[in-house]
Amino acid sequence: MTTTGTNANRPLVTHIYTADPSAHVFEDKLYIYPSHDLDHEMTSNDNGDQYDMEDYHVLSMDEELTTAVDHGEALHLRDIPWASKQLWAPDAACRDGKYYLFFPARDHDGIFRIGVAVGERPQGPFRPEPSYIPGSYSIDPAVFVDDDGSAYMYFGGLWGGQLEKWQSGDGFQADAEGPAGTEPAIGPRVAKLSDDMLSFAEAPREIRIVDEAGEPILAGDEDRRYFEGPWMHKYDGRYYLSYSTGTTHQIVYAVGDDPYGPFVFKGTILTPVIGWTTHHSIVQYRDKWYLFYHDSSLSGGADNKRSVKMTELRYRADGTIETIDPYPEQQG
Ligand code: FUB
Repeated sequence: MTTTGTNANRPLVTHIYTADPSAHVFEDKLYIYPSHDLDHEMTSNDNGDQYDMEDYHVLSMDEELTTAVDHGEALHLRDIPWASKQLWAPDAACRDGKYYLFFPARDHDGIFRIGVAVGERPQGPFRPEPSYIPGSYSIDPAVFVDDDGSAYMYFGGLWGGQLEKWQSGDGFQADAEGPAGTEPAIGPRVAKLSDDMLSFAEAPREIRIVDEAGEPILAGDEDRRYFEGPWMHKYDGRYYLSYSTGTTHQIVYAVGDDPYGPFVFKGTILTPVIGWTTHHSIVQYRDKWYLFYHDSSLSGGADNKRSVKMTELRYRADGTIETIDPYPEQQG
């Protein structure tokens, strides 16, 4: 399926709903790994039951970035032995000519884990490993390959994503809640991947996000604290961690000098979109940088029927990012 007329701030495809876009350049082509929102009605709650996805489709774009192609089903829930439901935001990476699709799903105990599936081509199909990545938990994997070839997975999401349940360091605690508003916010996790990309090479670490004075961002600071959807990219030798603030619906970023952080909060990349969730990725294609994101405009605002969009992202001379308004045409 091909959809033409892809301009900034328009859905890249309209024949299916897509969300949570992770964009990468593989073999000089821009590929997008989104969630595939289903066109059905589900109970909507803070647990995320409305996000009841069952498969993944991979999109790619032409050289001018005007046309998106849907390569069809690349992986289905029925083929993943350890997963029971909810194929949420995926990401992909390439090593030694093989392609790896990383994805979260609930296991058969209802606990979110992160799995990996392997393919020979960027668009799949992908063969899932029989079990999830040992030691993985929560949602929203984002895999960053550094200049030295080291691959890191950033992950974690609050509420439906269950990150609060892993705070004690003593396994999944079903009744655990997040910290008080005056305490440091929960940070995303990072772990280096093994050389074969199929497991963690180390125990996941919690990332610290701090303000300009070096003080931790607090859990009650909902304009700045981490919620879900991490993304890592490198610009001018520095590491940019960007993420969704969830309840305040911003895509924000923090910058550091090491892939493990700490990261100093800098500001907003994308102001709120139509729909509750906001989720993004940032990629360089040729000489420009792009933001991929989603909103619920095509479905008339249904939170669980989202569409992937893109727009150019610009840096200022000091390395900060210009804030993007997803609806510039509505400004007077
Ligand atoms: O698509 C399901 C969930 O919604 C994702 O995992 C979150 O990042 C949010 O976009």
